[in-house]
Amino acid sequence: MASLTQKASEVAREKHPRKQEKFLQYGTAGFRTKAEDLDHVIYRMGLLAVLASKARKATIGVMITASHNPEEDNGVKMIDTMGEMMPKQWEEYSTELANVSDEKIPEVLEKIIASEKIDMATEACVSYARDTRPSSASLAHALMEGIQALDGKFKDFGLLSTPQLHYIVCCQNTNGKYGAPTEDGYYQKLSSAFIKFKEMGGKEGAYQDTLYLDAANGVGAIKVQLILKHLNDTLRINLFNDGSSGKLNYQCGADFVKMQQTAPTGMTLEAGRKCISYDGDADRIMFFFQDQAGKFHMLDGDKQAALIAGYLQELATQSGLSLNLGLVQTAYANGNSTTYITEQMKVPIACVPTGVKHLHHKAKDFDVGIYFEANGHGTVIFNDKATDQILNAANSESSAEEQKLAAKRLSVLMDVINQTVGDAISDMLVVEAILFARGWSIEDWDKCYTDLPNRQLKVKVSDRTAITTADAERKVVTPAGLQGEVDKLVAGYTKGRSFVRPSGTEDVVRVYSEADTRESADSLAYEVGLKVYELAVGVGDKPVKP
Ligand code: NG1
Ligand code: ZN
Repeated sequence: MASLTQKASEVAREKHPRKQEKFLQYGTAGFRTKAEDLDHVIYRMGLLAVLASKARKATIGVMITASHNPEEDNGVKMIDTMGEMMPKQWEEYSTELANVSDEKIPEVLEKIIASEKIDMATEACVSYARDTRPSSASLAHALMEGIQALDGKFKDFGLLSTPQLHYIVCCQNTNGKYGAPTEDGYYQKLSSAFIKFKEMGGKEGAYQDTLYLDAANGVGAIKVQLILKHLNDTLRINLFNDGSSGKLNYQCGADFVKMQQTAPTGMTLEAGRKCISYDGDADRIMFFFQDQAGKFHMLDGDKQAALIAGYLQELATQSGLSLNLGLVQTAYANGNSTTYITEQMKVPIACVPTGVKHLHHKAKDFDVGIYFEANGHGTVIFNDKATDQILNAANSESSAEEQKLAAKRLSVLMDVINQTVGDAISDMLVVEAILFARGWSIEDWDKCYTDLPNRQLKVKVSDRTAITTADAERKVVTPAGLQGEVDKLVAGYTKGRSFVRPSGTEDVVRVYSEADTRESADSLAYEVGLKVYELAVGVGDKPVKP
């Protein structure tokens, strides 16, 4: 064993040396920084993935992407055996391993081997993939060399969307029960379920099967064209920002649309056109359209959650099943979505800190757990009880026709959903399926509630870890006095709400605000941002008055 970990250190020194001392943290989405700083980190993640695979006696996934961040950035995250995020202790191992000198690698590896009681004779297998960033291919090579240094086996899936790799890892570790563990298996599963769902018929209405897609010049552009081949014209897509000329995520993509609350460049809006944006690794999706008066409307993760939860709840009731269905949001959820979903739809809501792993974990408290971040990342998970009940009801001879049809719809929709993680392609199909079933246009869907005007700001401070929060990030604990100031400012606005938290993926503090008017939301964000700057040692430019 010592010779193997020693070999890992030698390969590191020869081929993937740690060139600078910059501290890197495994955050909510793994490591994310400038691509040029990542070679040694990704090599080491190859080493760690081998240990994780041995510890789990199963396949571990590693995705190379920086999602919606600029093209120059890159990142890496590990995927656990069921397609979920890794637990905290593995994030801590990642951070420790990434930040030691090349010479100290054996020491850290051996410590992990001991704490996790890893039998090094166990075979290891790592499945990995990457996004379309120029730096991703060479980083994938560094990962492979890390895996090989510890004698692990690997499967290189080349270019994939992040959720496709999550799906494949889950399939690999469930002996195909969740689907075939290949990219093609993914297309087959989702597309055949979508077609089946449409064959069951929908209400007459204003539904249209045409979408205008901004693919953020990312991997989604390639993958959506592949799934379209399986969809047999049940959906039409006009593709924009397909990567043939524009830059990844630059003035386009789901994050741009959400943050700027405007259409992406490279796409012309026309009244009533149903438009969507993916992010760079196709795990987020935003819907939007322009109305007859030329006004821009955005249907974000909250509105997708409302649509999906409302429909699933209706099917569950119609099929006579007693399932405990709930929705998980974060503090970023629009206040009007929370009110609508709890008061009108009567679906219970839980609020958790930002980060997919928190949402996914909480969603497991429900039989049918829907979770969405406002930024368009979300999915639905069904526990074993729900899955069994739905499948039994769909196949039962005794139940009434209407009940059985509702259960059938649920069972088919379950296969359109990528339950392992939020997935732009899958969510697109789920939303389309529901709009089709309801006979709704995008305007019909948009009418369920109107978003409260809101604003997000970033403030640079000397040390963002000095900001700590509680109550699912809705309250600041330190620096002392900041929460009191936020409360005072919020009190001055009708329907005002604001919170402050350190980002897990960027070196900034994020400020969120909402209020009854656009001007008030902007002004509240500015005032809170200024307080953060004053009380948390801001650096560089102060927030600018709107
Ligand atoms: P941070 O940088 O911690 O705010 C962002 C998103 C998260 C999540 C992660 C991972 C917002 C406000 N934050 O996290 O929701 O998606 O990136 O990509 O959208
Ligand atoms: Zn993403």
